[in-house]
Amino acid sequence: MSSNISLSRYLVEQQRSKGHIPADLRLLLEVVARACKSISHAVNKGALGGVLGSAESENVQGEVQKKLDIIANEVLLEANEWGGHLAAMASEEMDSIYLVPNRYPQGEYLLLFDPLDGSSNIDVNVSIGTIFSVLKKPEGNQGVTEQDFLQPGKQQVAAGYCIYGPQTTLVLTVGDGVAMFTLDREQGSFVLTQENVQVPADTKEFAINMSNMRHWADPVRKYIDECLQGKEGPRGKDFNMRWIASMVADVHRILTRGGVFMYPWDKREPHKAGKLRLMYEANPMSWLIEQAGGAATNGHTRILDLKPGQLHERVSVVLGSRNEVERITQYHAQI
Ligand code: AHM
Ligand code: MG
Repeated sequence: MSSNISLSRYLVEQQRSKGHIPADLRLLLEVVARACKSISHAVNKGALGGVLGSAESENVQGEVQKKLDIIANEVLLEANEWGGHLAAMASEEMDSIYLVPNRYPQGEYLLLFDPLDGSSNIDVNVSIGTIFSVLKKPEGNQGVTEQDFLQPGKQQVAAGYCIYGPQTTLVLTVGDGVAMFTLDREQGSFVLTQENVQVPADTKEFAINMSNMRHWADPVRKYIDECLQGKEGPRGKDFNMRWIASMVADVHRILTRGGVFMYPWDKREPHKAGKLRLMYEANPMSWLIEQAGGAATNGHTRILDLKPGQLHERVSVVLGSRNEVERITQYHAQI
């Protein structure tokens, strides 16, 4: 189902008639979308563009960077630094925050991103994506420090992702529900293809990396055990499993047909954090899921209420269909 509503028009309407976003934020989102178009182009070219494979570097978390991780990071920095709407940026791929250079005007927003999520899928032609989150710079501060970024997810003013799959689709919330825009390559613009996205409250589908089962904590084990018992078990229904290993693709499926996604803390980690990053992955995805009627917790607490202690903080993630997330959260309280 296509419409004649472009992303630009949607954003103008959000600004003018709905009053949800100021002009600066509209511009910022336009620029992020433009950067995503350019990343989509590089992803599409793949081997033809010489962009596959690893670079000879590691990121701040000690992960080997792929060439496309670096390209996507640079595209986002370059596109966003000169427009005058941003004060600073932070990326999963950079050690510390990136201040907008002095030669450009300074804006009042902070942009955070995972430039290319699902890195292990880059070279195998499976869906990957860009995840982004926008915060407002705290008022009254001169300059920007890392501290200014450490706001709970509920303070986001915009969040979304762009999935590079069979189609390139930008999924966005500015606090007025979730809208999806498909890239029309002939016109070069994102076109509204779904509005008011809703995640069903119940599901028969879960997503988790089962190879970590032996390391899981008891509440996670109990939940998955019960799902695996199917009709004969306490849940009285058969469950299906999907794991794409790209959070963007797993979340996109959940926004489309429901399901529950888990990347829990496990016993290998002493500090009870999971693999995923709170500020670049969990916060934006949790807000999208909540805006679509779903829920997101770390097993105990609503993710959007967590106050980050540091930029690259990791967190356990349970998100998706509301009734399943509530059940898993209850198991954490009981066991
Ligand atoms: P990345 O940001 O380095 O790509 O890592 C995050 C990704 C998520 O997209 C995905 O849910 C998860 O890592 C998959 O991890 P695993 O390979 O352990 O299943
Ligand atoms: Mg990631």
